[in-house]
Amino acid sequence: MQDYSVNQFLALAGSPPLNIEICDVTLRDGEQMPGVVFRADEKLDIALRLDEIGVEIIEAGFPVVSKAESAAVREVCSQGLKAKISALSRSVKKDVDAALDCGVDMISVFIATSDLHLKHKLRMSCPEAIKCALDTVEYAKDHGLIVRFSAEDATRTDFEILKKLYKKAEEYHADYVSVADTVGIMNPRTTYYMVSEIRKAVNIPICMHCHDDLGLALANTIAAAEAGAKQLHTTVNGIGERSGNTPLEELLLALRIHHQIERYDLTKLKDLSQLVESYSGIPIARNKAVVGSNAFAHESGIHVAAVLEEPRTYELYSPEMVGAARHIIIGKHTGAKALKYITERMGYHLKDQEICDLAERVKMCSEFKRAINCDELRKLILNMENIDVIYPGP
Ligand code: HCA
Repeated sequence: MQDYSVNQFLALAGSPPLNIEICDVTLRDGEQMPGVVFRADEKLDIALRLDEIGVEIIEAGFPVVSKAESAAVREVCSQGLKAKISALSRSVKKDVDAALDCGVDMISVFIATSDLHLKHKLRMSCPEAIKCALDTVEYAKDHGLIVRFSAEDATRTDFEILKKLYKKAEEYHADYVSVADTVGIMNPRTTYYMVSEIRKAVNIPICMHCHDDLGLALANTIAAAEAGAKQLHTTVNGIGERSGNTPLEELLLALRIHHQIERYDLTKLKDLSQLVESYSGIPIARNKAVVGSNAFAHESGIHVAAVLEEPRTYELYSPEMVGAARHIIIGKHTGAKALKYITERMGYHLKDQEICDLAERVKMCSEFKRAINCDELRKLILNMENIDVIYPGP
């Protein structure tokens, strides 16, 4: 394990010990991403892997949505996983019944609390919404569930009303209160402030559910944890409504590197990410942190030479740590050292001058907008004496 204490700023700024748990919502909010549907066997496969990684809570779905959805949640519940299994529920009893019928351990009872949502979506007054929420929390508790009460659009809700509602939820024996940053309006500073103030208002754990509309979901989740939020919500690859949610893989790496939280098995992240990419049909951006195909890819001659000597020069953490592999890319910026390394691995032992010639040819070929692959490189090597340059297509 790499020693990150070399980062002077961690030492100077401090990294408070965090008391957190992860609730992964890939199977629920992730599936709410337009166009994504997981089959029951796919949900199960993802849940098993989340469990292996050590995620504490898996939100397996929204049982009232359909028979197939409740069957899938039931199947996940029947596996005896270490993780607690949770389900989403509106603030209505029939949703709680549907979740109970699946055998979940936990339930996320939510209701929108912002004026915008109350007026344009629920068409309810605030007291009516509060009554529905509290009745449902009470009903779920009476049926033995661990209850998260979540205020949807909490971050655009009048803060005094919100704190009173959380306090009421606590009085109705909710086990957690949840801040849903439903449209991703927050930043790390506002999140830190909000969670700190809620902590003063209630004595039960706080959950943070972030959306990435400003690209701040990860930063906000960490800010919430630093302010004392316990349950942090994630999805694999950050899939979810609109711009998605906090990516599990990025949060776990930040927790490992900045907060020395070592209990999650990071080596399974790359496989899980690829699995979710294939099941969801949502491609992972190449430059995505942790799991993108470029996360450990190097092309520039300067970088490759340094990485071959000591990977930490350009890799914050090793590819092995997250179950990925390093790739040396051959292209316009490739240098002699990288070419020597690659050609030797391909079984060629070229002299220094041949490597320089090859480097020239590689540059000419790859001016056409993309890296060249090993087959193309092999052709270049085999034709070293009298070569017709192969121009890769677009
Ligand atoms: C939604 C609801 C929710 C609930 C979050 C939570 C949100 O919009 O589908 O469980 O805390 O983002 O508000 O996902």
